[in-house]
Amino acid sequence: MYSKPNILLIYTGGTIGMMKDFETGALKAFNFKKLLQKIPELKQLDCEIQTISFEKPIDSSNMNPERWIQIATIIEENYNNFDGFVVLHGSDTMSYSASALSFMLENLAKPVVFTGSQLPIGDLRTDAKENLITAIQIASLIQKGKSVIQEVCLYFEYKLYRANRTTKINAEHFNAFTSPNYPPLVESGVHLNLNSAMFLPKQTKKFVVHKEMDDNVVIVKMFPGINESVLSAIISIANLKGIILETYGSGNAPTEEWLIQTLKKAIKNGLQIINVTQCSGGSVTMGQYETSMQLKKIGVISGKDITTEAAITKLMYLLGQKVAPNVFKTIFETSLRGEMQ
Ligand code: ASN
Repeated sequence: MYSKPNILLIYTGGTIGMMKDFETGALKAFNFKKLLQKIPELKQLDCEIQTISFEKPIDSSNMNPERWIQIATIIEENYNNFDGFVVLHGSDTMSYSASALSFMLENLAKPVVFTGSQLPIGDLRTDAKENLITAIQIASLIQKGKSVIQEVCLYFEYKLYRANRTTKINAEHFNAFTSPNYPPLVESGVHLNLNSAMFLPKQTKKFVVHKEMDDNVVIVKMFPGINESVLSAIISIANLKGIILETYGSGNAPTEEWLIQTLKKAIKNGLQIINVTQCSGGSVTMGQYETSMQLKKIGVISGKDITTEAAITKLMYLLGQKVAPNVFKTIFETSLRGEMQ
């Protein structure tokens, strides 16, 4: 007998559910019930939808690891009762949260689709309805009793991406996200076109939720003029355990002695340093140029083609897992959830 897929809609906040504050004119989050009243179309979908909301919905600029754990716990507690999960989230930090969740949810065999919008759902020209409705439809896809998509994704403006490959690129366009190093998993046109060859393989192992994220980390972006006292001060931060170093091009940095010595000292003191490119597409290949040779020699970890969002959350996750220093580099350089080549 056919039974409709069960979808859990998790509302964390974001523009999708915002309204103008009468006094200040600024957009702020409002109650979930009111949001649902704005989309009567949800009743027409061929699935059962249940909802759960953050007690106080937030602008995603206020997102943090504690709240990621909250989302992970909601999914864990409801995992067996639902076929798919849709997380409504502000677009500003959506790629960070969705990347974090991709690491926290191991052996995921059901879809977790993050979505949101650029305009509130009550706005006449809103992009929220299409994003939400299609995200729910995608999360409901089932074949032979199994979820078609078994990973954390992000749906925005007609495209479903692997979440940990995405980055927000535009604060104005409805097309706010891109996935520079990995093709979309689904494109929504007249039909839903599934790019199944790019999905993560079907999961057979037991679902595990990891709730330890270590936030003793920092992102350092290289720029011409970065100096020794600035970098030395950063590596001396108390309890700092890891640095995402955003370098130039394919992983290049100045060859100046002070820079190499400072990074070398940091690595010797136990810091994990990951080289990611500040270009929006492409990969780090240390050793391709003289300007990355030394980084490779001193033991800097290659982030390959990972996004900064996935790199920082993977770092928090692996540090939270207390991965032993002698295998940290190998594990970081291994793709855990399809986040790197
Ligand atoms: N500031 C909003 C947020 O991230 C932006 C959005 O959702 N479009 O919550």
